Order: sequence, then structure tokens, then C-alpha cells
Amino acid sequence: MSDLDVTHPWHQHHTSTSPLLAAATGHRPSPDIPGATHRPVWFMRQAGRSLPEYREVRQGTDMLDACLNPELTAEITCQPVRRHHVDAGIFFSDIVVPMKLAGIDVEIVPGTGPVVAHPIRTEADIAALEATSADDFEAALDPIREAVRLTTAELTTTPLIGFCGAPFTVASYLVEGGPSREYLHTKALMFSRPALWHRLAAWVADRSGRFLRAQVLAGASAVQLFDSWAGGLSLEDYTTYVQQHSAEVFDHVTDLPVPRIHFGVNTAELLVAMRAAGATVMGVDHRLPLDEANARLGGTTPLQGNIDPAMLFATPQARETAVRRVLDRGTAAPGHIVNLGHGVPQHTDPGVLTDLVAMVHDLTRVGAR
Ligand code: 1CP
Repeated sequence: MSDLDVTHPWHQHHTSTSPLLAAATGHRPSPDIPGATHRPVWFMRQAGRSLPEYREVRQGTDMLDACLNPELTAEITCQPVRRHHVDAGIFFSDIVVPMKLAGIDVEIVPGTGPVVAHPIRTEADIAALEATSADDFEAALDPIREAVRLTTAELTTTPLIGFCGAPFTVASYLVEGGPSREYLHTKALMFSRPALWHRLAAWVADRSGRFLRAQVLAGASAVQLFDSWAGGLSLEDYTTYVQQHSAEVFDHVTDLPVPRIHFGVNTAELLVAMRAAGATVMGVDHRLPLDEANARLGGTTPLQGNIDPAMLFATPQARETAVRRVLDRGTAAPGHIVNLGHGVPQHTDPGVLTDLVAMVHDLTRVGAR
């Protein structure tokens, strides 16, 4: 296994013994395990529109321009850590950032999501992507590396999670041209021209994997691979067309010591197959109770999740009951990183998130349970 640089926060700030890393490597809170002081908690989409300080710094800056501005990216990534005292930062970026850096004409339209000017559907489209230079792409990652360095200099002992999108989810935007509910063009490509699909997915995996590795080498202490839309696939189609390409992404970081979290929405039936792509921690959405997820995975894999995001809008009593239930069910797993079942909704009251972090810390501190 390759080591991280001596200046990496893993060594310099001992993120390797933080609550996040303890849980991700299979430890429950315990006085005997360095760093395992409480169950860690962070939130998918913790940075972003729910925070007034985010709306303020983003004013007048396009989303993807913000993602390529290292100072702004670092500021936005640190905002929820300062405010909520979550146990990890998640790098502020987007799954389509590597696609933009590879030369694809993509923008993020407010209120819609990623929109691709010329959807990728033909052999010529895919050949053109394959003809782009990997060296140029590595050079284009410099603002990402710089943003990670600035972020981790502020976060010090709080680990940064690097991320990227999995090939199916990213390719769905490239092929559909934007957000989609049924992935009809993507699946049509997969089913009718499988060789072409595999070429596209392999290219997306290469660029996303390089983006992920760059974040780790520059300072991230864990990674998360988002296959948000894999739940649109049957298990058979997932293993035939998708799993190998998610594995190719993970391959870019398997020589490094960082935990590999894998998350999808509506993927209860895919959990075991997604782990087999190379994950060491499984993210679970709110539809599958964590004890059931743990049973499906044979009790060997740390879990992340899975408070229903709608609970952020419920009464404090209902929310506390739900949090306690998630903590109870998460006790079954060899390690539990508390999170929502999907991202923070836009209109969430940030105070509710701050209180939720404090509640999780209080209820799970060593000796508390
Ligand atoms: O202008 C804005 O503020 C746009 C909103 C926004 C934000 C804040 C988008 C557009 N992306 C992001 C940041 C982002 N995207 C993060 C930041 C870090 C954090 O979690 O705090 C992350 C991890 C992502 C990843 C992402 N982008 C995913 C996977 C996670 C998930 O939510 O399932 C997906 C599917 C995307 C695509 C995307 N980007 C933006 C939107 C609105 C969408 C979804 C569109 C759709 O419904 O298809």
C-alpha cells in the first residue's frame, strides 16, 4: 500500500485517528480505540443552499466557476464544519466537474442541475472523448488540488471527504443531457450497443477516478463514490453493465489507506453488489433500516446513514425518536457514521442540523451508551 505524504493531514493532523476514521474502519465508540470518542456525523449536501453564508459568498458566481475557484471552494467546504461541528467536511464540488475539466460543455442550471449542451450518444461522440488527453486533464486538476490544500489547512484534525460520481450516474447526465427520472437514452445505449456503453463508462471512470485520487493526494482522508441513480437498475443490469466501471473508479485509490464509502439511492437490492465494486463502507438511504442492511452485508461492513431528510422538517420530538431509532439500528454494524438517507434539502433550517449534530454526539459519547 502506498503511503500518503508526511504533510498529508492523515499524518500531520492525525485524521487517521478521528471519529470518522475510527467508525469507517470498523470501530464503535470505545475508550480503547484512539479517536473513537463518539459516533461521527456529517450530512450529504451539508455545504450549499441551506446556509445563508453560502448564499452570500455564491452571489454572482456560477456554480461551476465556484467549483474551480480554490479560495471559494475552501470557504464553502469549511462553512458547515464551522457552523455545525460535523465530524467531516465534504469537498465542495460536483460530480460533473471532472467532465467539465475534460472539455465537455456542461453547466449547472440553478433549480435544475447539470445540463450538457451536446448529449453523448453516438460512437463519434464517445471516440471524441477518448481522444482527449489524460495529461491535459491532470493539469486541469490543479485548482482542485489547490482547493483541497486550502481546505485541509483550515480543517486540520477534521477529515475531508473527497468524492466523485460513479460512472452510471455521471453517464446518465452525459447521455440524457440533463437530469432524468428514467434514464431512457442511457439504458437504451447500454442495452442496444453494450460495447459502446462500456467504452463510455470506462472513460468516465478514468476521469472521475483521477479527480478522486487528486483529492486524496492533496489532503482528503476518506472518499465517497456517489452512484445516486444506480437504484434505477436491476441487480442483473447493475452487475452486467455498471459494477466493473465503479470498481475502475475505486481502483484509482485502492493503493491508498483511505476508507472508500459507496452510496446510492433506492439501492437496497444492490447493496452487496455495490460493496463488491470495492467499497469498505456502505452508505444506506432511509428506505432500508441499518440493521437490515447490516444483515444483508453479513455484519462485516461499517455503515453510513440514514435519517430520512424529511425528519429535518418534522417536530423535534418526532426527529429525536427517529434519530434514536437510527442509532439503535446502527449499533448492529461494526461501525456507524451517522448521516441522512440522502442530501440536505434546500429549505432546511440550519439550526436543526446544528442541534442534530449535538444530539448525536451527546447520545453516542463513550460511556453514554
Ligand atoms: O447553484 C447551486 O447551489 C446548485 C446546487 C448544487 C450544489 C450545492 C449542485 C447542482 N451541486 C452542488 C454541490 C454538490 N454536488 C456536492 C457538494 C458537497 C456537499 O455534499 O455538501 C456534492 C457531493 C454533489 C454531488 C452530486 N451532484 C450528486 C450526487 C449526490 C446526490 O445528491 O445524490 C448528484 C446526483 C449531482 C448532480 C447535481 N448537481 C446539482 C444538482 C441539483 C444535481 C442533481 C440534479 C438531479 O436531480 O438530477
